[in-house]
Amino acid sequence: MAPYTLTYFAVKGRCGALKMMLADYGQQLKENLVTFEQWGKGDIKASCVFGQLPKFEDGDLVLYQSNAMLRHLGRKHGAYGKNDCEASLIDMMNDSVEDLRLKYIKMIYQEYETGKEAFIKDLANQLKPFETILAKNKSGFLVGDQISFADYNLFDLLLNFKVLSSTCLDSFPALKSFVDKTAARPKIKALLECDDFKKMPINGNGKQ
Ligand code: 6SG
Repeated sequence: MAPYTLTYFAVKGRCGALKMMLADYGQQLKENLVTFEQWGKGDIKASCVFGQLPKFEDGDLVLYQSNAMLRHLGRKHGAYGKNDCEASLIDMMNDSVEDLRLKYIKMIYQEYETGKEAFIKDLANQLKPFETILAKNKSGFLVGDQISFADYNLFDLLLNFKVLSSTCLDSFPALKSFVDKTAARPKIKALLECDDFKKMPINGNGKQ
């Protein structure tokens, strides 16, 4: 039996990083896909603590909030730094990835037609800090010398950005190398090449 269960819409959305993390750790994931029609009826929403998906179950533990899920898996599978200071730095990195993801989601869902070009234009400014951090840290990870949940989260978001603008990493060698190296991790590579994963749209409104 898969130890982990994810209930979510049939999109990569907020769960791409979680799936990559579990794949990389060789963990099974049972997926309960919720259609927008089922969601629209309201009873699933009413059952969710904050009225939203994703929902993640690890045995009796039920979690909402995608970043809490990443942290939980980070703690369990050794992707949350080697000590408290590294853990705090990883939190800081992940919060910045979340800030950028929220800007992306706002553009996708609220202003795709009017805001896409401006978003792409400003993307270099948004990516620069991550480039600087990765260029400084010779390990190739955001913090310390081992992969953390924040790395998976950044990687997932950068894949979305490459779909949005195929050239967006061209002037960022450290980010480009980070993406290439993460994508080449054997189990991540297998997930990225898996049909079920590939055919899932990135976002719920079909924009990307
Ligand atoms: C949306 O926002 O797919 N959850 C979403 N939407 C449904 O009624 N902070 C937490 C976290 O990190 C954010 C959760 C997130 O976990 S995910 C949710 O539950 C709601 O609020 C992105 C996604 N959106 C597509 C979607 C499906 C149903 C409502 C939104 C399709 C698009 C609009 C209507 C149908 Fe739609």
